[in-house]
Amino acid sequence: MKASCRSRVLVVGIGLAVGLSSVARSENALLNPGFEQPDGRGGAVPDDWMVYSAKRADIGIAPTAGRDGTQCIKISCAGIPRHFQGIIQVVNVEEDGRYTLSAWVMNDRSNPLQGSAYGQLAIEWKDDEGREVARTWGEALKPTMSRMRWELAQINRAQAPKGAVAAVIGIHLHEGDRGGKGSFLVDEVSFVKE
Ligand SMILES: [Ca+2]
Repeated sequence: MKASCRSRVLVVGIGLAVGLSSVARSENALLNPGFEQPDGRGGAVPDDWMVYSAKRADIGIAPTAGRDGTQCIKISCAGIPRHFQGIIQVVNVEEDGRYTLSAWVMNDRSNPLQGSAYGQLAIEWKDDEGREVARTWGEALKPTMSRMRWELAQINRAQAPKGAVAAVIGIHLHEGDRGGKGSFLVDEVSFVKE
């Protein structure tokens, strides 16, 4: 699959570039989890995160729309059938450990998701050579998600599989067979060891 190959390449680069943050019990392992850096630069890729896409990434900071602090990110459709994109960060994990990934999400009030598009949380478990061991997906965040209030999306107590030493934490937008329109917002992503 093009997606997994592409993200695998990116993952190696991230690990070398910034080092891997480790997960202490009950502490959020993610850096810049609320997308407050860089400050005030609408559309910028948030610090400590990386975006990928099949063709065109449209993911960046929304400076005044945050649930916590002032900023969040907005992920917008490219309008291309079967297109996908996402924003990722890599952390260390311990095999057999249980981890919860959560994020606050809300549909974009002025330009909500439409068509076959949906957002999704994911954890890609990686071995010590950067190979994907397994992938845990969250529920689809459909165009029916609220435009009025933030909702918590979660993957609860996912168990790191045998051989997993790292996890690629991702928030993805799939446009589906018909392609999508619109955007959704994400803030306060958390990845904790239970
Ligand atoms: Ca924030």
